[in-house]
Amino acid sequence: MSTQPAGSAAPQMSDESNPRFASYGPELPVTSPLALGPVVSPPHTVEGFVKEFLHELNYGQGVALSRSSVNDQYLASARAVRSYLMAQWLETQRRQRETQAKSVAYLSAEYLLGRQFDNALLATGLTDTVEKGLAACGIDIDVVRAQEIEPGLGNGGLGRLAACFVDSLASMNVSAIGYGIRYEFGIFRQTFVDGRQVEQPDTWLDLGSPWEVAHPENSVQVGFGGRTETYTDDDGVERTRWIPDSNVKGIPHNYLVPGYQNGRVNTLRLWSAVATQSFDLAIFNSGDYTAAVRAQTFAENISKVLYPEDSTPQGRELRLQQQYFFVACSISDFLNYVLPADFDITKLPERIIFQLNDTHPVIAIPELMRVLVDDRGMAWDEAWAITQQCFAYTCHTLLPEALEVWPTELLGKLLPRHLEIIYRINDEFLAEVRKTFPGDELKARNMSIIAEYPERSVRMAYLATVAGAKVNGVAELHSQLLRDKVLPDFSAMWPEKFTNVTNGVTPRRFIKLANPLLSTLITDTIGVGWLNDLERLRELEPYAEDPEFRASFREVKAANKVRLRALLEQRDGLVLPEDAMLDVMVKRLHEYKRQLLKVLHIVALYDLVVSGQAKIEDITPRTFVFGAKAAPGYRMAKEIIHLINRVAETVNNDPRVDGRLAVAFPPNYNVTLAETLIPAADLSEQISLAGKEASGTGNMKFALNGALTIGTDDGANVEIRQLVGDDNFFLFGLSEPQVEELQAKGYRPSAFYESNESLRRAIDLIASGAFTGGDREAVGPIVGDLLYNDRFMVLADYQSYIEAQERVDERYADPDAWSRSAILNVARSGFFSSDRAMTDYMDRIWHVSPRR
Ligand code: 26W
Repeated sequence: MSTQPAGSAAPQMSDESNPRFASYGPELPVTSPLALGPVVSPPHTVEGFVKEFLHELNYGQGVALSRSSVNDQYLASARAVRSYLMAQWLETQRRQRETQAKSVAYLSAEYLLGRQFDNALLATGLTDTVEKGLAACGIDIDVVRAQEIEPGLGNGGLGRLAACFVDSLASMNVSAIGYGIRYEFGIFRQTFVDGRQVEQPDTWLDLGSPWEVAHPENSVQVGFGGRTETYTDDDGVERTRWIPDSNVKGIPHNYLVPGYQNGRVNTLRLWSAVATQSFDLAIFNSGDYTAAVRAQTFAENISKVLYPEDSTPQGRELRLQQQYFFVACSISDFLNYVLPADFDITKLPERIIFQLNDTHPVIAIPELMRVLVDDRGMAWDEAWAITQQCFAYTCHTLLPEALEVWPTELLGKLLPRHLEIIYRINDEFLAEVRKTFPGDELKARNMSIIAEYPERSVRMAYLATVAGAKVNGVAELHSQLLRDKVLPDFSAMWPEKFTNVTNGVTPRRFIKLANPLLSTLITDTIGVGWLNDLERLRELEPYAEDPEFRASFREVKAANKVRLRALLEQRDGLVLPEDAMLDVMVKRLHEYKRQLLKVLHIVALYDLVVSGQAKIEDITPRTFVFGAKAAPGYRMAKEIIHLINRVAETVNNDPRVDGRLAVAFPPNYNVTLAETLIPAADLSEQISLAGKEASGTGNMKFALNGALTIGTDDGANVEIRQLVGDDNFFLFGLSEPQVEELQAKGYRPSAFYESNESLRRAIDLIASGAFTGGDREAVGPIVGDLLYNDRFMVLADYQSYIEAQERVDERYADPDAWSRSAILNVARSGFFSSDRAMTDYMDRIWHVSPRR
């Protein structure tokens, strides 16, 4: 620990200089536990960093610089950078203990964080210092950067959103804590073998994990199974207690969440599970050694692996164990450790709001009831009144199969007391329903938290809606459909409960870090300060008419494409053609997202060329890039991946195409790849069937980086189009009401096949085995599904999509027109900052405000 005297270290300004950055420095009034004076950051100088770095290398890693591996250098750099955040972190907590301000606890089973190193450098303003310091040690910072394996503790949009939100909360100086699970294996690493997806374990912890601080001494014990019993307490009151038959211990791992150059460092607390000693001992003493080892395995399994399903819950016991494990740890941590010992628990709603990120943490509701009623002896009604003010629920889906339900048999076996509590909540709720809708027994059955068919189970979304103070969707259209289609009876009963907060993304990671050239161009044009006030991008609007600015903007895009080419060549051995439109579709592989529509477009273009209907010179050169993981058990999604790879192979190797059309599918799309891919994109594919994509957040990242969107009126696309303007967005496809209408009158995909020649030729070409070496069976399931089922109306939207793509080509042929639109996309997308989303949550749901 450095004890540099106050004022000796002038903080370095980053290029995004921010006056609040001056609050950094060694003069922080945090008292060291050893009473050696204030805890201070190392000096923000090259020498200061080098000293810290060498200290970590020599004493932390135990190696000399001359003998150090890249991994040593990465770990030491990371720990050195982390040490700059520690004083701020301690100070943030001290201030919070002092003010006892109302906090937000974000409960999320997933956090798709992305790499930490650059983000920490940006937050501390140390980028240049560290680069120079490492260079002085003969180390290339880019080599160190590349050593970090991103913590992939999420599947897709929902997990990445949680990561953006914690970034924004810290950057906006909001008192907040994120709670989640420290999975030992995050989202699988995707590889392709013969074009098919093969999953590899994500061993992200193997080479060390320098960003976390574990606190085993603050571990929390969580029970599972067993039974409940009633007893009469000393005051003669009848009470219930839960006697679990097994326990696991949750160990908190703190991740520092630095605000953007504002001196705040919030906490992300991720729990890992280990066996409890007491439990082990009991079994050991009984002489059953193997049972004791089994108990150990049971415990450690809980935080072992992230479930890779991002829409169809498997209803697995382990998943419910994970959910209960992390929320029980988090509630206990908050009540017993974060809150002061003398806290008046009846004041809980003044001090905390738990935001439920989808239904995954909803078991927290009966858990808080259990703690208040059983452990703290509170009367049911009072506990319920408190609980109802402490939770709010965000829904992230519209697909019926993605709404979690837990069979009561499973839930009752694992959490018997919680099931009793849920039943009582439901009884009282249904009494209220019957009062509101007298005589309407059907209504009561429809709204019941307990479903009876196909098996008796708990509808977690209903439980969250009944208990939550607020329920929100994640884009305007989604929130409307949530009210009208998913929870209509609830919105009729409690209209004021429902609200919308359109998603957002953090501009720190997705503009500043991902696109440094664009960031510099923006700062050179409108000055500093836009990174935490993203509506200021509006000031770029007039420059869309400035030929010089447009030229600079194009240069940035071109340089980003060069950077992407280099990365894909080095990462995957993929060599992209130069000077082509970059047409990108990156997101989880799911039928509703309609990667198949994109495939049909590519195949149709290919067909035009090889059938001689079009001259190759008349085709706009395009490189199509896909990135997508399929859930390992999702057969159709995996077939689609295979087809994309086969089409890529065929198109890329056909001399008639002459490289003017190319398809690249780099495996293992993740946050790190996104950061290079998105800034290089010209065209953003957001082509889900209207009414299926809750929001999308990739769509926002592309628009902010100056890609134009081709998209349906779905999710946040609707708002993107409204903001950037119809002229700067390529809209196509059925609207949500039109989808409903077509569904109602009976959708026949074959009718579209029969009446559209280009579509028919494209499907026939796939069906003929042209892309699968003559193998028709390999494409049978896809072709069959398209022609006879096509749940997501790919065929119905085909013609409209092709026509929109023709408009894309036309616009692209005029570079000035294209860049004008691209610049306007950037200038008008400031709304999609997650800072704005946080403001909306604070105003509409949390009723908290930023500090100072
Ligand atoms: C296996 C159970 C399950 C069910 C749903 C796991 C995960 C989910 C998530 C809700 C899937 C998800 O990530 N949803 C996405 O959330 C994003 C953030 O709000 C939205 O932008 C996406 O549209 C939505 O699909």
